[in-house]
Amino acid sequence: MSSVICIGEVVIDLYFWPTPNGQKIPIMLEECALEYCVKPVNMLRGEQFRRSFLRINPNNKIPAIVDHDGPGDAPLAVFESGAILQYLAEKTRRFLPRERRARYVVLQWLNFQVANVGPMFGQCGHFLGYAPRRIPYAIDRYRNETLRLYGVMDRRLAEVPYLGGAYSIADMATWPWVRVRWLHKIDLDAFPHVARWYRDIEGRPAVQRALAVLAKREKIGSPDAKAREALFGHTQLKQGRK
Ligand SMILES: N[C@@H](CCC(=O)N[C@@H](CS)C(=O)NCC(=O)O)C(=O)O
Repeated sequence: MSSVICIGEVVIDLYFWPTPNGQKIPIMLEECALEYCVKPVNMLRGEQFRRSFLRINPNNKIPAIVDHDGPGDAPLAVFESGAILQYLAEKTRRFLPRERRARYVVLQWLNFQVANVGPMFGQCGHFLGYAPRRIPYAIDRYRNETLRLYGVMDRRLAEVPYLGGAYSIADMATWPWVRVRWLHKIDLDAFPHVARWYRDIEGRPAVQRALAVLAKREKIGSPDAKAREALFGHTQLKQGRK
């Protein structure tokens, strides 16, 4: 949290770094025209381990929010991108249908992202772009799983315009991960329905405004020694110990 960037009157603090998981939240905030204050958490320099941030997310990961206008007129801190998206959708009554059948279609694709796309694409990117040495078994395992998940999305998007039917928090969660597909060595020509969906969402002004947040700090892959220590080193095991 080296600096604070506020847009409009502050209601929501966004603890953020420009990564696919992080970018999901400014997309939703911009789509809903909510006012927010960006609090950078430079995870490449270990700022996720600061006590003040661990009180908001004990799991030392961005994104997280504090809504100063939370339920019961009290501030509420929320971590985990899926929970944040659902919270904001319920707060604004946007991008998550209220009718239960449609709602669970969106929630299942949101959970598909957080339980499958995020972890598998993440490991694929780790072994292709972050690991200090090439481990073919790990690369094959996670890249094959990434390709399989692209197939699932392509078949779904052949039937409906967006993952949840209409544009929703499920798309906002998934789109930033497809944006960094170069890291996973994915060719979108092999997934034409994902390609159509990707371009459609890319053209949304709110998405472009969200991508501009801390854009100059965006750095995917090729970590330096300090970033490697902060993200994958002993600091990860030391934090939280008495
Ligand atoms: N399941 C979490 C994943 C969040 C996550 O992995 N965040 C990464 C950046 S993309 C992070 O903060 N890493 C820092 C660390 O692990 O210390 C979510 O969806 O919010």
